[in-house]
Amino acid sequence: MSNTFTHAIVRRPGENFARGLTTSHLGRPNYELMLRQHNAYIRTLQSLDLEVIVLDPEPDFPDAYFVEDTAVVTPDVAVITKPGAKSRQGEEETIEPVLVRYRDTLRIQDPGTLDGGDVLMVGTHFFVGISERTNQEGAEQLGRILEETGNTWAAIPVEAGLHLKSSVSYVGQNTLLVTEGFADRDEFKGYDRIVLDTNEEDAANILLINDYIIMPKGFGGTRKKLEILSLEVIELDVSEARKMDGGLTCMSLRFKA
Ligand code: CIR
Repeated sequence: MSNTFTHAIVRRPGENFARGLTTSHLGRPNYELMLRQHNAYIRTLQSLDLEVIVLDPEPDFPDAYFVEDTAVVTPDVAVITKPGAKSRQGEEETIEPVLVRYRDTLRIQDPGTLDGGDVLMVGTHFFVGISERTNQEGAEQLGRILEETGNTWAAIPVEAGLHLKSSVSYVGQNTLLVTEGFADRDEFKGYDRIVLDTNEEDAANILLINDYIIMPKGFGGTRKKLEILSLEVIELDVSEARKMDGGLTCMSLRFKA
């Protein structure tokens, strides 16, 4: 099953984290609170029996704790990405030495760009968002690797939000949690869809780990909608990451070792 994980890689946010890229208007982020929320995130993953590898902050890369964007880890291979934002290019260099312990690694090459936040794994099928960060060339390079390792994939234009996974999550049981804008996309026709209320679209990015759903705190309507799945739901406060355009999936790379 694609959402059975044993390991996660995370990176602690640095004191410089507020200098990262953001478009949000949720206010000024607080470092102490960010660290507390990040610790709670680590503890939650550990409570689900994941071994969590915690990396140190990267002084030159304020967004580097959003480790998800630096690699796509499938059951067969780890693809080291080429982040689409100039200020983030280079973050991937410190992830590769960690991932080589668990997988053969391949790399997205210039002129391809790809952020892991644009890659949604649903079993052996992958949706790859073409976004401000991921270009067609990057998506096709990843696609070729996925096909060579027995997977299928589809490109999806991301017309709203930073990444594909800012708007779509897989919640198991052949079901996607989607914003209204993505709900009727042809690519998603074969799946049941739980459509977010427009005032709760910030809850689109959730984590499915070993039959638990981890969702952001404060979205009661979405929590109710997810009850249909009869999964344990854990709420985490990620207010500070949200101020930096991040969410739950962004702060870890999850895989089965
Ligand atoms: C960025 O703009 O790149 C970061 N501030 C946020 C990245 C969030 N990552 C993700 O959704 N996978």
